[in-house]
Amino acid sequence: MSKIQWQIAKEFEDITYKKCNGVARIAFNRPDVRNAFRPKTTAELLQAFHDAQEDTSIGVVLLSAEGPSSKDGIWSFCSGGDQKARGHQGYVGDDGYHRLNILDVQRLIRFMPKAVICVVPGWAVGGGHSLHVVCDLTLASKEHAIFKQTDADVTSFDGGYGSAYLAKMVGQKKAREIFFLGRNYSAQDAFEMGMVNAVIPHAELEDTAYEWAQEILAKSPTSIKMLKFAMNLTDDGMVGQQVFAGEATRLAYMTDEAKEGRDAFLEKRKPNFDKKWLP
Ligand code: S0N
Repeated sequence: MSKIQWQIAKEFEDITYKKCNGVARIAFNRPDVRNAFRPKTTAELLQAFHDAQEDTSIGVVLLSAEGPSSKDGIWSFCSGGDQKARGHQGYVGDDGYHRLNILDVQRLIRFMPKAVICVVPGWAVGGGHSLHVVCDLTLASKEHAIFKQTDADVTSFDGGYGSAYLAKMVGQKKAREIFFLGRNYSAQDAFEMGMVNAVIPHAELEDTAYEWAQEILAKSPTSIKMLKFAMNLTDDGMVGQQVFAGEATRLAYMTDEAKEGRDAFLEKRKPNFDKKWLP
């Protein structure tokens, strides 16, 4: 029995959203369709991730899933885009418009200044696999996690982080095997490939993720944020530079120099930077 006292942060239909002691937990809640995401799901994920990003009491986000399925007891993390919500031009929302916005969710995870841990209790497939790739860390259920890429079966493929960043993680040959053959890989296989941080007995998965989050929370928030952005930078090109540089500017704002620059402008005088060209 877990000792974590999760508090509901907001009620949603397709996901659950809870918080406890600096940790936010966002979880898919469509276990009967292996936690496939439809436009409503991605809209809710965007709201929850945005809230977690803005909440200064939250330092780590767990992305997980409710389960198992009420139909057959099988666990899943996420099976990607909901194939029943797919029209001829893509994924159709309740409003009739074609959108899915899962890439917006990926970018929020990638660029949020907080660690995101993917907690995989079962199937991680298609776009669900790509979500685990984009998270900072992945913990997987020893007994139930299965990693699989079906994008090439259904012509709904992730040519961004889900494939290209995966190749940086596991190597080009292995990434091509994962996508071209679409085989099943166990948590242990995924660990050996370097795309999973730890294989955890299923009953201990959530508590372990929470403990990892608490370890991160004990660190310096600025260091975690800058390290995440530094590690992202080389793969994110000019956007990676923009994100990293934005944080450098934020730190510069806190200096006496920055205060003098602002005050001089407001007081209509030349700034006196008391120049010290530090080594
Ligand atoms: C997950 C799999 C392997 C599980 O197999 P298993 O255990 O045999 O279960 P099933 O009997 O197949 O499934 C149980 C019930 O769940 C439904 N279901 C499962 N997955 C989905 C799904 N993705 N969509 C809708 N329903 C799903 C089954 O239909 C079944 O229901 P019932 O009981 O009513 O029959 C296996 O289920 C599987 O292979 N699932 C499909 C995985 C898949 O192909 N996903 C899509 C892959 N592509 C993406 O995710 C693209 C993501 C994306 O959106 C994107 C990415 C990059 C750039 C842009 C986009 C974009 O489009 O925006």
